[in-house]
Amino acid sequence: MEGKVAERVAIVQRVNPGERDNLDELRELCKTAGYEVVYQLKQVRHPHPKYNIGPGKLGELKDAVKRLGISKVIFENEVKPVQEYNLAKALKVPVMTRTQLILEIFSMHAHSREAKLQIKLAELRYELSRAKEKVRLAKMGEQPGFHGLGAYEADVYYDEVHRRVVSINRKLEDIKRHMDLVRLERRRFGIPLISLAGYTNAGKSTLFNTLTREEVEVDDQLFTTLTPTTRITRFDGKPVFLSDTVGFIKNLPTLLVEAFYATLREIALSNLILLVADFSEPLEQVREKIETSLDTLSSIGAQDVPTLIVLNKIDRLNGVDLGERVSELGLRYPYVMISAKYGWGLGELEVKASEMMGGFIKVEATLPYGEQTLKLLNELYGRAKVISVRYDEDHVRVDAETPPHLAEKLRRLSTDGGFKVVG
Ligand SMILES: Nc1nc2c(ncn2[C@@H]2O[C@H](COP(=O)(O)OP(=O)(O)OP(=O)(O)O)[C@@H](O)[C@H]2O)c(=O)[nH]1
Ligand SMILES: [Mg+2]
Repeated sequence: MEGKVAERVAIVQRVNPGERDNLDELRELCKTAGYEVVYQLKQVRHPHPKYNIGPGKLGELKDAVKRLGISKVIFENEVKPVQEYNLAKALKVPVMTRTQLILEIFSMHAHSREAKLQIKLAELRYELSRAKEKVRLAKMGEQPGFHGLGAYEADVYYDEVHRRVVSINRKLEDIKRHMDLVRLERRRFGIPLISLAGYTNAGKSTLFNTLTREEVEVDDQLFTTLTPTTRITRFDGKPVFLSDTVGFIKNLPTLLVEAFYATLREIALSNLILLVADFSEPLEQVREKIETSLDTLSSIGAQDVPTLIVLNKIDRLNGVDLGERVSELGLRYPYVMISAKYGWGLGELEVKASEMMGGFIKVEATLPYGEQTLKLLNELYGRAKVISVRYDEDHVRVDAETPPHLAEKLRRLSTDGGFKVVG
């Protein structure tokens, strides 16, 4: 964003007594969206009906807006439309919620048609959820010209938003059907699917690139990846499909989870999930982000998929006793510790992952020489882990770990008594 002066914003959160604030993350989100945070305000109180924050704090905020040349105020809280209206009127600058901020970032990062539609859908749904109240306000005449709406226009507006939601849903259905086909096609290969999941910025794309030698975009920003990418690679010699996808965040707006359901659904259908976490952050944060990720996985129906926790960025933990740190974390899942950036610990990651993903059978087969054997060997090299091939005088001896359908082909082609399942 060269030459562009960042818009100056204030961030605000009202927390109930005893509740922790989330302003650090909100600040990161602002940075990702290209805003400069010049003022922050936190208030502990129950919501005020008119402004969400109290009138006293509103006064302070108003002063800051004037004094610091702030052009937008961003709330961590989900302020109601009427509160948004009252706040904007008092502050004389627009007010935005965390949900809208996340939607803005998603929309900046959406490159594929699918991601664009998904975000549009989430935006419209958000609009729709608030439209009812806006329409109500407009009809009551309580706020003439609220968002430029009279009572008649309000109805038209509501119908229009609704109509667009229906139309986008239809387009997304088409994409979903297409993805189902792709998935079926993939399943025909009999190769397991491994999905990378985890909090945004944990290093999923970096790990994906290291494991596949790809060049998916990596950035120290939130929500860099929105469209899933799948590549075939090998784990401990066994071919797998590896998939990189959108990251999670605390209070990921439900509408985004819904809009991205087709994308996230892939994770639930995989044979193994690698749940990536930034282990270099303070432990409490690591724990919270893993919990959030596990909750999100449950909400998309992936709670029963085997999950390996990948504690990433250990290169930043120079001189730290990793064993001690990990026991302090107290994980209830299998884990590995790695640095995706420097490629540390990937051997162990591959071995553990390949144990957990299942789907391969270890066999020994003795095959006759001939065209069919050559064809099958070719297939094995592509879709199985070939441990050894020995060319004897009369036969070919193969040791391999293979998907079941290839094991079956081996069994059929083997000489009498020349086939054995070893593990
Ligand atoms: N030091 C260190 N930095 C890392 C490591 N892995 C990733 N990073 C950095 O962490 C940041 C985020 O990495 P990404 O791979 O984009 O993270 P992501 O999980 O794909 O993030 P989103 O797509 O935004 O959800 C980048 O600045 C990476 O360079 C690591 O092992 N060590
Ligand atoms: Mg990414």
